[in-house]
Amino acid sequence: MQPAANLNHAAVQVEDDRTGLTPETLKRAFLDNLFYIQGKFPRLATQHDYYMALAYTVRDRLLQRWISTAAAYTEQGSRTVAYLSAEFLMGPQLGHNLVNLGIYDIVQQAVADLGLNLDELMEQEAEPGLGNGGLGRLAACYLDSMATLEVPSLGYGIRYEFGIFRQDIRNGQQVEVTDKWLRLGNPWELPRPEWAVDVKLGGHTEAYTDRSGRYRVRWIPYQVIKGVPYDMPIAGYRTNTCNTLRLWSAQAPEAFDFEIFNSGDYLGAVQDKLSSENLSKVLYPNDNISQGKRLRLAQQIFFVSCSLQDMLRILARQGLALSQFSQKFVIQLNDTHPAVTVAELMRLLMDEHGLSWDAAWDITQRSIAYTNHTLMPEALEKWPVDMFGQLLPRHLEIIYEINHRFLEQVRARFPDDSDRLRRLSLIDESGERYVRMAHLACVGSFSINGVAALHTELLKQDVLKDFYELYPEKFNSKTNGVTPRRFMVLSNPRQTEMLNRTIGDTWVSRLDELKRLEAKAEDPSFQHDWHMIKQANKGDLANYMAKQNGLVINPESLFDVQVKRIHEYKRQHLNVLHIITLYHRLKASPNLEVPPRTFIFGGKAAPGYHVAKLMIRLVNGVAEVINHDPAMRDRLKVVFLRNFNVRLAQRIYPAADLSEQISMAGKEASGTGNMKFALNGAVTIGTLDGANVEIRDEVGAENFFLFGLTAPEVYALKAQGYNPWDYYQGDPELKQALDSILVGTFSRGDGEVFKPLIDSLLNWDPYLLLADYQDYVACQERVGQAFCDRTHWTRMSILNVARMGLFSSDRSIQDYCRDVWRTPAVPIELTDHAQLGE
Ligand code: CBF
Repeated sequence: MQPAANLNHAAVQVEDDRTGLTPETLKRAFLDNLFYIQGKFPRLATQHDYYMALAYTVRDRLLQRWISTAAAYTEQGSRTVAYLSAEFLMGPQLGHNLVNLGIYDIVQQAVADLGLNLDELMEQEAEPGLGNGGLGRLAACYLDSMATLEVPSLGYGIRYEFGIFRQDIRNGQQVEVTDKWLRLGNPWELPRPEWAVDVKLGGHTEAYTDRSGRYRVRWIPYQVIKGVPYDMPIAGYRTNTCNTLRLWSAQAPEAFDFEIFNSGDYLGAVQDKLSSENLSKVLYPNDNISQGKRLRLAQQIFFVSCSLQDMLRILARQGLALSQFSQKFVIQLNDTHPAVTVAELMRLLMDEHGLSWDAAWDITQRSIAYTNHTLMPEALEKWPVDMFGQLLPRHLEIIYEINHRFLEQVRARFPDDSDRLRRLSLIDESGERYVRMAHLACVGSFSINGVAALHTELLKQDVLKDFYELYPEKFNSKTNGVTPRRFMVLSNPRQTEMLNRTIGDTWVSRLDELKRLEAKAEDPSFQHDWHMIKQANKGDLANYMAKQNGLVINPESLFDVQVKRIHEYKRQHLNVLHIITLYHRLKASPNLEVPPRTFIFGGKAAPGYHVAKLMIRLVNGVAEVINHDPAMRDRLKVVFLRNFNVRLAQRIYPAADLSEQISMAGKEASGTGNMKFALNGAVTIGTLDGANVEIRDEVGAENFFLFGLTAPEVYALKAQGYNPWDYYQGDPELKQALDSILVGTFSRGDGEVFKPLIDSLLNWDPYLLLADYQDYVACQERVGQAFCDRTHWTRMSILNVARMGLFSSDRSIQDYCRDVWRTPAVPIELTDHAQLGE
């Protein structure tokens, strides 16, 4: 629909209070928002009201960019990346928007003039924790980079009412608390109910013949759910581009079902409404594990269908034909969570828009690209065929047809290879029948990528080997990256200021310019300043730990940090074995020369992952013993920081000396924490896993502490028959560490608590902790020695930062644009509101 003619030419007045950037206008706007939006005057206002007033003030300053961007994309019909992800771990928005708009300092000043403190206001923001870990955070970094690089993009996901749970620690154990992040309102979203769409679930299908005599299928659903979009602005760094993250919220199609209501079943009608809304209620809190729950599949089809219908609406709005879909959109699947896109796009094109199979398949395959993020077998999604068919009967039919045609092609290329057919099939028929989502994604897309060089190699050789043999041209590698805006400019202002002073500030959007720091690595006065910055950051974190954990931490000690999801493959318990060993050594030889160390942990365990929860309990048990031992004062401390999230991460990375990246080789797809630590001047101790390999190549082997078996060695050891018991018997220190856990030293004498954990290590040890233990402990000795030589350590730290250019998410996005998306940049000119209707 075109706007009414009189509106077309109406001049929308842009008031200075909505856009102006002088301290005076900002203050006026702030007070205005406090009054007119929050309905408060200063004496009655809470800190949260002030935060909201400020957030609206900043949002106003985004709106002109946002609207100009939408107008330009609409006018130009720009090719757009649709980034589909079940998770977007955005983190707090206020500070990040201030950085990207380039108004941090001026707003800080305006707020201070009003007698308020910007840091305190930023603390008021509820974090949108709509993700579990690396995968969701990567999606958020990529949105930032796409906007910064002026790449037209739409992020599509779910507006979970409850994000990732808040983690409390009670008696050393994880307790999960609901995350009610929307409780006090979200100033960063605009609901767009006018673009709501319906999503069908359940029911059955019927074949019929249409007027032109063509065989067609109609789906009669059991339930229809309404998806309402909520838009969040994604501002680029110092560009006019402001893209959109569109999150779908589930609602009943009508607030009440009036038929049921009128027949007197009021509660039944309300029940239906509640069950519909359940769909976007909560994020599944599993990282790298798929639980196969029906509601999760319903969430997937819900946001996929909403997003595809939205794309088709945009296509029509821009006057483009269906055949132009793949020119207008490239759909990036962030792992297999949105893989049902393949079947849903086919269904929409054929059943709702009348295209033939061949035409629909051509569009589908040309539009979709798939990123794999994991090598963990338990994370590869597969759905029982029965469950899938009950919820998505039409999709199952389409998947069967895709499979039939696909296997015909395979058969033609590899005659008499029934084993290959069985392995490649979209349906796993080895026992109970399952739909394999990774297979669906591989067949339905034109590009398949891993997220680090080693990961992509392992996909080709192992997890997706048959697909690689079939479609080598589809495979490519895109090493992950992180945004320097959030993970340096916002979170580490001291280092940012020093970098700006030394090499200018263009590195923020061209991270490889950090290379120029190399020239300073030997400069004693530069080293001194660098060291002082790290000390100041460590001082801040020490204060935080004093408040949170009631511990006195020595900021001169080596801050040895492992923060990430808790998972056996990430091996936090290997780190603990080293701590216990060091403890035993110090008890036996009090004069041992080792630098004082503070071991810092943080991370959430999936609520149903018993062993991971035990690992948290073990860290806290060891902390209790060591922190209370007077002989360890000033020598060792162990801290578990509760509720690791984006905000806390921003405090931790700048203060770390040592970054623990110790997963068993061949298990971590990439890692991105490893990049954030190194960018903030921490030196890594790590295995040759994921992106560690590339980080080490970049920073230089001499600036990286390497230990452990390589991926081929892991396979070889397992193939030859690994027996953890041999290592236990053969290494007295390892035996002592494990025995001390078993007898209850770290569980107040209770020998039962950690038994499942130790039994698993001694009898199975799937992640080879015992095999890697000795090398790890030896490597940690080298770390200790290196840290004692401050000049040497500082030099390593500087060189790590200087050589991190490759790991900017800007570089990753440029790679995707060049090799996969083929999306040219669209620079945005700020449109005068008066011209927007024209
Ligand atoms: O690619 C982003 C990240 O994704 C994961 O977190 C995931 O959930 N699959 C991987 O575990 C990380 O290695 C990876 O960096």
